[in-house]
Amino acid sequence: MSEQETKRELHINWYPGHIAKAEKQLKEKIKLIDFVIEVRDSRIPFASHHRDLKEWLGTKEYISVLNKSDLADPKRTKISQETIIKDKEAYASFIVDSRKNSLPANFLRAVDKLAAKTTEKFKAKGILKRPARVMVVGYPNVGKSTIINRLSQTKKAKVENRPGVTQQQQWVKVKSKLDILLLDTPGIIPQKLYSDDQAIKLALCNCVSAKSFDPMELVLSSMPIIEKSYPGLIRSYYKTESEIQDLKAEYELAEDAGDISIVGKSEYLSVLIEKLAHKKGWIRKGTGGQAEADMERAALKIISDFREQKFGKINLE
Ligand SMILES: Nc1nc2c(ncn2[C@@H]2O[C@H](COP(=O)(O)OP(=O)(O)OP(=O)(O)O)[C@@H](O)[C@H]2O)c(=O)[nH]1
Ligand SMILES: [Mg+2]
Repeated sequence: MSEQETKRELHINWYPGHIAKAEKQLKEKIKLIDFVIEVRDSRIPFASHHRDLKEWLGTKEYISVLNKSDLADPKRTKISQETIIKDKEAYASFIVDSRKNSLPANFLRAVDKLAAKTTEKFKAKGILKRPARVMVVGYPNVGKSTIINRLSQTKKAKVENRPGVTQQQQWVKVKSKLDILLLDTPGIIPQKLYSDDQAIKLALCNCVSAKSFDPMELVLSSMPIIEKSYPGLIRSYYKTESEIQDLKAEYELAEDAGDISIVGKSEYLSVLIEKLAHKKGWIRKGTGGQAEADMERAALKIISDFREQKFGKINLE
């Protein structure tokens, strides 16, 4: 199978009206803020980066946080962090697991340093009580509000595991240092995504609403990406050795055909998932009363297996 045959499309509709409003409000606030904390998902550090951010900020600095590091492949996350540092767009970049009570000391030091720079600048102008205003931005569901709560040691920002929880901007004071004000913002996504792959990665990592894509379409488009980066992973997690052999026989594929030649082609992958569904008991009653594979249930299960790290700590880039 040639590279071109690999299905890589996902049709998503993420309600641009709502996102457009969030982006407009964010841009309006930039003049009021001193610097930004940009939150990315460590599993998709580039697909969860908004490429217009630097242009919107002008000379204002941003600290880039690779969050949800506990879910990610540590080696690949480190390489991504090094790339971000090398790019020199961000002031600094940190790998963070914000579920932990304490954030990394070097990240806190960087926030303090930029905040101190701001307050000193105002002091020099004779303005003594001007707090540093820090905006936290990023794609939906990457952990912006969680980081606000950790930094402020409060629970003021609403946190839930679905995209679109924060709908309004909200200022939160940092309790221990009264000279910092944090601004929580709703998640943003570019009006036009950069590539089909980006849509797939965002959907798989729960950064776009589940209502905006078809689960089976997501499975068929994302499994080839995973298989390419982590060969044999799908076979080994779902123990599909015999199903793959059966499929090869049915379709008269070469004995030594690699897994990617099956997982990478939608037609074969859907047959493999159907076989898997029968094996796992993901079945429903068909119109004639016979048991048939419940493909939607299978797709939702595979997506949740990825999100719950059943395949291991995987980065998609
Ligand atoms: N495993 C893990 N989960 C995290 C981490 N940070 C946040 N979460 C979880 O991710 C989900 C989303 O977190 P939020 O802080 O609401 O994300 P957000 O970016 O504010 O989301 P929106 O407001 O919807 O854009 C919640 O279930 C958090 O508990 C992390 O570092 N690791
Ligand atoms: Mg939020």
